[in-house]
Amino acid sequence: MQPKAKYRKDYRTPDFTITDISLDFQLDPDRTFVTSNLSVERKTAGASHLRLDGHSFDFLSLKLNGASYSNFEKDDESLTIDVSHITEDKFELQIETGLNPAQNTSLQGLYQSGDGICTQCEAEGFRQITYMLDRPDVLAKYRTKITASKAKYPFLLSNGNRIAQGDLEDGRHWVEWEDPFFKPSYLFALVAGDFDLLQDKFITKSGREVALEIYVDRGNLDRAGWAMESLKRSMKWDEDRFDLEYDLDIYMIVAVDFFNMGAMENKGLNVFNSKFVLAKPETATDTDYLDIESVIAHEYFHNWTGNRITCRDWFQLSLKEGLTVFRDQEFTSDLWSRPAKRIEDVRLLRAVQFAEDVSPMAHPIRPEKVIEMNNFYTVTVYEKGAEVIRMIHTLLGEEKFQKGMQLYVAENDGSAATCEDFVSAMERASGVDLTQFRRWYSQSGTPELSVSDEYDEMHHVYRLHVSQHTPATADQLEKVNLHIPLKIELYGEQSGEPIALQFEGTEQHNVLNVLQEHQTFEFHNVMHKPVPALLCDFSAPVRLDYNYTNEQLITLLKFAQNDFVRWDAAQTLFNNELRANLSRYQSGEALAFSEELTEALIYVLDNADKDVELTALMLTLPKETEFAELFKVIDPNGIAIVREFMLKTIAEILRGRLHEIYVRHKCGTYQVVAEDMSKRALRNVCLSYLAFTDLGNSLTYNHYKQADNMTDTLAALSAATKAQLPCRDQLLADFEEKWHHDGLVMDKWFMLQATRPDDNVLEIVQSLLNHRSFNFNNPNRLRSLVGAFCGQTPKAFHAIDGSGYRFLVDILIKLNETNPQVAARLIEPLIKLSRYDNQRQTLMRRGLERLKGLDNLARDLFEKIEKALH
Ligand code: B3K
Ligand code: ZN
Repeated sequence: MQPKAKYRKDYRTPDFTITDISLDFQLDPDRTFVTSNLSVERKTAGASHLRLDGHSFDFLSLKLNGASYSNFEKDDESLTIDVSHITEDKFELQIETGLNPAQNTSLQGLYQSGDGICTQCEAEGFRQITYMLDRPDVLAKYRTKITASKAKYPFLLSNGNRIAQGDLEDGRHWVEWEDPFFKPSYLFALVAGDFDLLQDKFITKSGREVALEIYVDRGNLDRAGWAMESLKRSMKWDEDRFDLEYDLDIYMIVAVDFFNMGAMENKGLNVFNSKFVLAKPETATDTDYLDIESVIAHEYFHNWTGNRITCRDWFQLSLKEGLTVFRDQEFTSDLWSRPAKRIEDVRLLRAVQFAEDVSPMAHPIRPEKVIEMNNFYTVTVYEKGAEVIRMIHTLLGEEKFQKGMQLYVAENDGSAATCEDFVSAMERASGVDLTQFRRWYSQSGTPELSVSDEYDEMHHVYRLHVSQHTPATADQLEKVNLHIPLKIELYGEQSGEPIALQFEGTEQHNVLNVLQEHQTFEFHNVMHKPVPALLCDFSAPVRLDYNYTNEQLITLLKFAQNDFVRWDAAQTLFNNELRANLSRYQSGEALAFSEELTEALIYVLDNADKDVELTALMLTLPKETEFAELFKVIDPNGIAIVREFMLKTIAEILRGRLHEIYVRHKCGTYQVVAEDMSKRALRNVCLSYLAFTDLGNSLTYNHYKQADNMTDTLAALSAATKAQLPCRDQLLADFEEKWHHDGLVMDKWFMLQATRPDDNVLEIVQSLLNHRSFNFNNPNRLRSLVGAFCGQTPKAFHAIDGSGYRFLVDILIKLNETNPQVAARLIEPLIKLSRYDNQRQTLMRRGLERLKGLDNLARDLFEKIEKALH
């Protein structure tokens, strides 16, 4: 039977709801018994059949109002109970199920991770535990009793507060939990295991004490401190900036090694991929530290935007995810560097979200049609969703935005809301008309803004002509005009002086409201021809087309006040350089490096000390996958060759300057502080170039040997691998010997191996599937070896003999059985076939067809393959 799609337009309020649920778990990895007592309430008079979701367990018994009951129908995904004879509006159900967590490789529902047992219920995992109205608009109070072996599982955790516990005579013990807050089933969590526990506390602004607990595998306590500090910073920030306070007396985080994504915001009991908890200087890079802090923050912020106010249906996912990403971005920006955070986010958006918009999976941030919900936890829903919130913030300003937030919370606390509820609150609290803006929620695709300008020297008038156009996407052919906030600045062409924006003598706001297909904006008293800085801070998720000359870009790079604009000018220069050389390469001409880019880079290096962090970012060459997004049809070989040419040329021309900076920016003992992180970033980007010079081998070798932290260790290892230095094999072997017992650290090593520039990289990857640290059932390992090869090594993955595609398809055939959710992530590079030449398309299509022919194709893969082959 073909999986069926669900449509947003078909939403109906449920006929029944569940007000209370009491769960009893008799836990054992091989045989767990769950008894669920549901208090059901009929909401629609006359509703006669209650359909509960559930699959992948043994259904053992059903009782209705205390008596055994058999008037039901059961299929592969549900149980439909005939309640036509019940005249009261309230009744009780008791359901017994049996499951096998140890065999559950899908890592959804109840499963074993290492020696522990845990749950993952979002989006629809609860129904793998027991029958339930498993939809986010059914909010119930939960009581959970867990019984298990005390020796194997000394900690038994669930949501809310611990209300009772006891020991049994047979060596088992039990704990009972009660969550006072109404919640949807996707926020339910249970964890059992033996852990080391880090404890702390937080006093909320109203003076309540909250116990903070972080559970990690035994032996990892020395890696939990950063996560705890991050949690406390998050709690404080949410009080300060959003006036939101934590509501329970306890907040727990458990780190597990087997996890399909980053983390999960279950009420009061977050479950985390250990990658986003564990850090110490020897094992985690600066980037890891920042990532951990932002994921901890993200999950914490969900307590309000997600848990207290949840989603009415899964089409509204961006209501909680877009908003919570926006909040975590703001948190990181407030604590660290706003421009650096913005640059990181924009890079992701351009490289991955823009690519999704031109893929078969294109969808609006509020999708219209879904087969498998897990396929919609996308960069579009998350990151573009956050951009949409950010645009609202730009249009309203901080003060009105916060008023809007307060109204949204006041109106929707304790309920399941929609994106419309949010926008409407923002609109009413601020008085800003968001009628046209709402289209961002329903229109997919990346808008293109074409800008041209004219300068009237005589009257000192400057005009910007702005046109918008959104190309058709796979899911939606017709497009409408959006409300696009376009933030601009003007600079003197010669002096680089900022020019005030005026119209008829009055100052103009620098955020232009682009509403129509064609619009002209006029500025007066512009005494010299200006250079426009367009889309400052990336004020909207659009592609901007303005015909910048390299001179104009260099002016912006040198003088713009907005750091994002300076960085973006450097990016555009790199992009222009790559484009020019790619067409040289494709027509068989010699490659050449432009004087202008050389001049710009010299300027950047000579001014490095003014802003070390921005310098590091400006010097960073876009990745192959970032360059690829400049083209409709991607030439993976050409891009790899030209990019390496650029790397080597920059290294040669600027060798002296790079080396001087490298030597001068050495840090003392490792510390996670902004100043040192910037220095390390700059020094390591210098090293990534210098590796390609005559200094490369000794510099890289010593860098590795002298490193007292993972940031520098990995920078050396990466430089050695990318530049294929003589010291490479020795360093890789040394690292492996030291860390082979530690999967998280080995992920870095697997990723380096998977992205080697060597011609035989696929062979290496294949043999590493048997490496002692590799584990096919661990999503982190799979992502760092298979995911990195397919997604980050385009030249080898798209090898013209089809070997990369065959490799991925073979892996996916296995994963289709064991973990379809991870399979559906890994297939992404294969479904983007329309971006490649005919020969590659044919090969990619063949791979997809092979998968389509599988007997038991999971709906996760089915949905993507169907779209790709369409
Ligand atoms: N809400 C979870 C993601 C769940 C993904 C389910 N496939 C983590 C987060 O966004 O915070
Ligand atoms: Zn989230």
